[in-house]
Amino acid sequence: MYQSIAWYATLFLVFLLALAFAIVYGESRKLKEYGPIQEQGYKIRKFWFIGLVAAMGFATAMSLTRLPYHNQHANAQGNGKVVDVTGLQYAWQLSDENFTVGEQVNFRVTSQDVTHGFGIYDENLQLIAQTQAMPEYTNTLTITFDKPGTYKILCLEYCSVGHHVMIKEIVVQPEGEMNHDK
Ligand SMILES: [Cu+2]
Repeated sequence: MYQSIAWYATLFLVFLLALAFAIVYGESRKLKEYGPIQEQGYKIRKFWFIGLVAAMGFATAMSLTRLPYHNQHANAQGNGKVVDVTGLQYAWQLSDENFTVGEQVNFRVTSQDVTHGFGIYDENLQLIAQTQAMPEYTNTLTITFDKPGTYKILCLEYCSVGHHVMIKEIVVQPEGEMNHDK
């Protein structure tokens, strides 16, 4: 719901901006106090302007389809297991806490109250993946753990006084641990 409000607000503001440009452009055509050299300059400028708009439009169209949000559903329905994650003041709830190296995990991340940041840190406290945990919205974060160990989930967005205690440890087991070959 909030997503669509933001979307329509953006469309409206873009429309206002376009209207302002159109008005300024229309007014500028009325001025005739410049000589023929300047007229020529304006023609060149118009050519560059249209070229620039076309180039930017093309770049936008090409890059929009590559946004990660576009593939969220594809990821969630693909390989690997799905783990539902809920952020709340002040904890992380995971529907499944068993992880293994090499297994694809699709975290479906949401929030029960305010916006949190879902960040996964490895044993060296390096951030390996993150997404926002938003109320009434689910972000899918797909990762494959490549080494075993104790990882930490920290909140990356200040969510009030208990923000710093939103830490959850998860253990990633080595691949084929059952074999005990060594
Ligand atoms: Cu927080």
